[in-house]
Amino acid sequence: MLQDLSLKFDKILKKVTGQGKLTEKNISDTIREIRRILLDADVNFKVTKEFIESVSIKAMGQEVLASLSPGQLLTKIFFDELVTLLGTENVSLKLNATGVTVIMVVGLQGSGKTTFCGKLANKLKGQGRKPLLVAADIYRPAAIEQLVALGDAISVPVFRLEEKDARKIARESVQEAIAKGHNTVIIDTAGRLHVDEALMKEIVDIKEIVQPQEILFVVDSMTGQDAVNSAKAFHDQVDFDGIVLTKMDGDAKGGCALSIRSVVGKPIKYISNGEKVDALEVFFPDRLASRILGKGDVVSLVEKVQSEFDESEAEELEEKLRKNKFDFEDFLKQIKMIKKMGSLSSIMAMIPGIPAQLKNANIDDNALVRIEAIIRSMTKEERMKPKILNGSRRSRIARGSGTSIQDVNRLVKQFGDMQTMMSRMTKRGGFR
Ligand SMILES: Nc1nc2c(ncn2[C@@H]2O[C@H](COP(=O)(O)OP(=O)(O)OP(=O)(O)O)[C@@H](O)[C@H]2O)c(=O)[nH]1
Ligand SMILES: [Mg+2]
Repeated sequence: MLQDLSLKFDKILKKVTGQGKLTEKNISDTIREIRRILLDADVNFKVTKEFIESVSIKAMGQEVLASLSPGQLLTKIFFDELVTLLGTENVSLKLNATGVTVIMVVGLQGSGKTTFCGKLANKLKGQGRKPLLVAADIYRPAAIEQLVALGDAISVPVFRLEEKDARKIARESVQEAIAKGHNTVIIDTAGRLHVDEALMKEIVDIKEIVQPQEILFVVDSMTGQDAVNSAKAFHDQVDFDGIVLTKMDGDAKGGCALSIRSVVGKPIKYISNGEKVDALEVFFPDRLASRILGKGDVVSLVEKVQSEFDESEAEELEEKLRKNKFDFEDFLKQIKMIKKMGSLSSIMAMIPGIPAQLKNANIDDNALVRIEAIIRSMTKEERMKPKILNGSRRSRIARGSGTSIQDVNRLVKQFGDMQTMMSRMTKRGGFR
């Protein structure tokens, strides 16, 4: 899905990753390349311009120039901006809990409307709804048979009439749904080559007649900016509620997917990625953004942090904390765990929900290295019983770790303070 785009993004982000720091120069170079990639992918010119501006402002911002890994940082900024571009969050279908919900499916010829109707019926059926498919495309000779075949395959009935009157078919389908106990009506309408007045009027009339909860505009993601323009034209006339991107399994350049939300102002609700009936996904902006950013995506980094975090070890540590048995040995384990995940600052950058001040604070990874060296210079006994750390032991540790006695004293004191705090919390029942 959008592989070409993904590869290009990956390549330039790798380039920055190899560099030590984010500078105005590498930010502006990267941004220039991103701009070119977006335009090559046929992303709307205005959308590209706004995207680039927004990324620049964030990347050039003061806080951003702190000692974070440039690749990760830019990846994060791109990721956030892509998510914003794609609509921030999922907007689900409005489905009535009681009564009949009518969904109307519209779009250009060959965009994948009929296929989508079948897929949606199948999905909703799987969620326990009772769909009725409606064959309202009376123009293309085989259109009705196509929908009937799809309906048969998923055991969903298809409403059809011999008469070639789409308005009548739509009206009667809702009556049929009420009579037969269907709670979801999915109307497959006729395709049009371009925005055609007579057919557009038919859609508007059907909309008036059936008062749908949802009108979904189906668009072939391979058709780039043409698709975006047609979406706009449709929207001006029928004011649809959501967008379905089809053929995302093909080699779409990404221009349509990335521009449509912003140009039309309506959410993408589903993506279709294959001809099979189950090739339909609910659309989540962050998931598509992760796929586009490929390996470097922030979401997978966050997942990495979570998976490397050893749960049984964490539980054991918590138990020790509760019993106030947490010693330097455990502390060392914690440090190892953190190191496995990368630097402290990069972990902070990855974790969602951490306040911006904290994320951008200049975290001293060297402090961790120093602490580790000090603990490593302790004997096992000293690690487990810090109380025995007298003056001569402390100076030996300082020498061994290449630090000063003050450093050792500070760490031992901080550790002692922490233990006191823990034991107070435990007594108060704070650890539950
Ligand atoms: N690869 C791929 N093919 C798709 C997808 N969705 C639809 N198609 C194919 O695209 C072609 C057109 O799909 P239809 O569902 O008939 O499109 P339509 O909008 O109903 O077409 P008209 O009724 O003629 O306007 C068919 O060959 C489908 O199998 C998809 O997500 N991926
Ligand atoms: Mg069709």
